[in-house]
Amino acid sequence: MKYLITGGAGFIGTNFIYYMLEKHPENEYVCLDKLTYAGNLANLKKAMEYKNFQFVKGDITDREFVFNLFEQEKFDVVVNLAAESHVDRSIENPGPFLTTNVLGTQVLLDACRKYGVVRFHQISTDEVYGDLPLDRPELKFKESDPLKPSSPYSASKASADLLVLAYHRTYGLPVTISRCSNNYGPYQFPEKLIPLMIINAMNEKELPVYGTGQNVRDWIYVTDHCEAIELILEKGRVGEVYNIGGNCEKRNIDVVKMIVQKLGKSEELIRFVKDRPGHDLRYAMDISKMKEEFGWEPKVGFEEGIERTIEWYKANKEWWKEIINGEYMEYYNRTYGHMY
Ligand code: NAD
Ligand code: TDX
Repeated sequence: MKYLITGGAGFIGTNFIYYMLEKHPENEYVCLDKLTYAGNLANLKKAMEYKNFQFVKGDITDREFVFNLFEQEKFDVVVNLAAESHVDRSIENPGPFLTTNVLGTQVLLDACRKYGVVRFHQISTDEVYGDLPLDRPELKFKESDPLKPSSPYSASKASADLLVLAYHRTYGLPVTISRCSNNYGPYQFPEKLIPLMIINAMNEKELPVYGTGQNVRDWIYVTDHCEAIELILEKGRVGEVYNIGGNCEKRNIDVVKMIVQKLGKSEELIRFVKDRPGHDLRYAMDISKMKEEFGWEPKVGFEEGIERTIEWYKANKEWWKEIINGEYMEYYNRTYGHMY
């Protein structure tokens, strides 16, 4: 089978490519990525050594380019991870989120219709459901819940989900969607909570916690997400949505304190800063469908996952030093400069 993996030079895409190269060497893989600020070709250096892997630089919104690629390569399976993915950037400037996440998805769906695939899989997020209150721990998101996104990012992801489902209903396209909670692990861009806190703490820099740090996220180690996607591609029913989560709800402040403690730093580095506008309070996933249909459950506990992640950032200082020397610092100063 020939796979197209879009957004494969980003965090989850990179992990997914290595996971699949290892688990399914029988397939061919093409990664299509625009290499935005979040995409890093260096992530795929080892993948380039595989004969069954190929990297193509390109934009999923470029219809002519995407159609030519489909015509040439004749993909069997498309896994769409390409997206603008950071909530704070979507609040600053929603435009690129709508362009890539909605219109880019439409281009891929149209190419799948024209050239035919056995599966189009859309990587989506728990954020499409909106948020849950902090004082109702029994509530969790189910696949059948209405979509109620809060940020321009999550609104763009929800729009893409609706479009994917419409292409199934209207054109019979064989689609699946997975909605996953917060991932963490190697190769995550340090604008996101966990790598940002690890790198700042290692550098003895302040640790900016939004609001009071009570917001809750459900954390999943990235390889558990990769395994869930693999199962959906193998056994998922077309037209279906699957929730993926880590069974691991944590308050932000507790995550930050754990990182500080594991790195042997002082909690005095923690600063409570201005809250994110529209900040979702709590995400929690009901993952019983994944368990019932495939027997899937997350395997990596938070303590182990955080330790592995910290080790990776310690061992790969060159990787993140390159990043924090570039556009990142401008973004950092724009975002955090006025918050203290
Ligand atoms: P990321 O920002 O690290 O990577 C996104 C990748 O997409 C980058 O390599 C970027 O260059 C590429 N890209 C962006 N626009 C593109 C375009 N127009 N054409 C081609 N490539 C383009 O994101 P991530 O955290 O790896 O997330 C991957 C996917 O998973 C996204 O769809 C995101 O919404 C979803 N998701 C992420 C999480 C999470 O916790 N990180 C959780 C649930 C779902
Ligand atoms: O500096 C920070 N301080 C802080 O308190 C940052 C960057 C974040 N936070 C808080 C905001 C959130 O409550 O930490 C929590 C996690 O924030 P992010 O890492 O930005 O993730 P989140 O907004 O939850 O969205 C993530 O999970 C779902 C991904 O970025 C999305 O791509 C995914 O869809």
